[in-house]
Amino acid sequence: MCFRPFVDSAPVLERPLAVKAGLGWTGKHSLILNREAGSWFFLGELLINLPLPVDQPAGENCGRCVACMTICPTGAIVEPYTVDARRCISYLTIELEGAIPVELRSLIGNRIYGCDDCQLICPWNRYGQLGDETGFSPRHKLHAPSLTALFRWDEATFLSVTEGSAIRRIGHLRWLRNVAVALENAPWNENNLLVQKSRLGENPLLDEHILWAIEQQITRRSENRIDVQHSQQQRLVRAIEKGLMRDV
Ligand code: B12
Ligand code: SF4
Ligand code: SF4
Repeated sequence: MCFRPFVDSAPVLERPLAVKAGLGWTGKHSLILNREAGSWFFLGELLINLPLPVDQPAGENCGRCVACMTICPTGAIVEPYTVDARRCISYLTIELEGAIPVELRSLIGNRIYGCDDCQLICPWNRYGQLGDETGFSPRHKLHAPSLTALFRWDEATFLSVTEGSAIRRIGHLRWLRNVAVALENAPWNENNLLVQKSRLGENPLLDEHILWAIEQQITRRSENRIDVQHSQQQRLVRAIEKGLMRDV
């Protein structure tokens, strides 16, 4: 028998395969949902050369719900089942190599690596259970750290803390770029400004984000600006408190 395993590691259309295999249905956020597990799982495949019986696809269970579409901070779910990756925070913070488009920066909030809002709000995720795979457990140094502490990390610290984690893949520069955007969106704080200025001159891409962030911070201080995402965030927090596992 020949076989080859994949988990997000090759150009395989994993979601349509999962639907055909009866693992779940495609949610309006475009991820695969299962009645018991919600969408909190990765997809993996084993390609083999054995003829196997074909499974029955699972039925669609989103109904009239559109919670994932309305909670998305950047409006990336442009229509049911369609994500405009160019607007998705997951793409912007993980895959995009260059500058984050200015018009999307304030919408990113304090998300520095990926985003799960469309999954957090999904009612089906109330039923998901925590797995026992230790690789998915929160890491001490990455669990609720301050943004200023993260921004101070040198490359060696970044590489050692993220060893064995998918976060390592984005590299130190993109990491700092993302944290700079999150600092831009933080409430006004003199210390934020000093920490950001301390990294000026290291890299032109980073400089552009830092200078933008400083400008935004100063405007925020002078205008005493209210966070436009406030009510949306509160809605998400309420939804999480209502039913999801504490660790999520
Ligand atoms: C590119 C990609 C992204 C992009 C684009 C995502 C998107 N929704 O388009 C970005 C970087 C934004 C992204 C983000 C995320 N991703 Co991603 N991503 C992928 C990846 C590598 C490829 C998907 C892809 O574009 N394939 C190519 C296109 C052509 O395929 P497709 O979109 O599935 O479309 C086909 C069919 O679905 C069908 N189709 C599509 N639309 C429609 C509509 C109708 C009506 C019909 C009939 C058919 C149909 O036709 C298409 C062509 O055959 C997959 C892994 C993989 N190899 O599949 C993971 C994958 C989809 N991602 C995953 C995850 C976990 C995420 C994030 C949650 C990560 C995070 N926390 O930040 C976010 C969620 C964002 C979201 N709401 O989708 C998981 C999803 C697990 C699950 N339970 O479904 C996957 C499967 C990886 C894995 N192995 O676990 N991702
Ligand atoms: S991962 Fe975040 S930005 Fe991307 S579609 Fe979901 S809610 Fe929107
Ligand atoms: S939030 Fe609602 S529409 Fe979106 S995937 Fe979940 S059930 Fe479907």
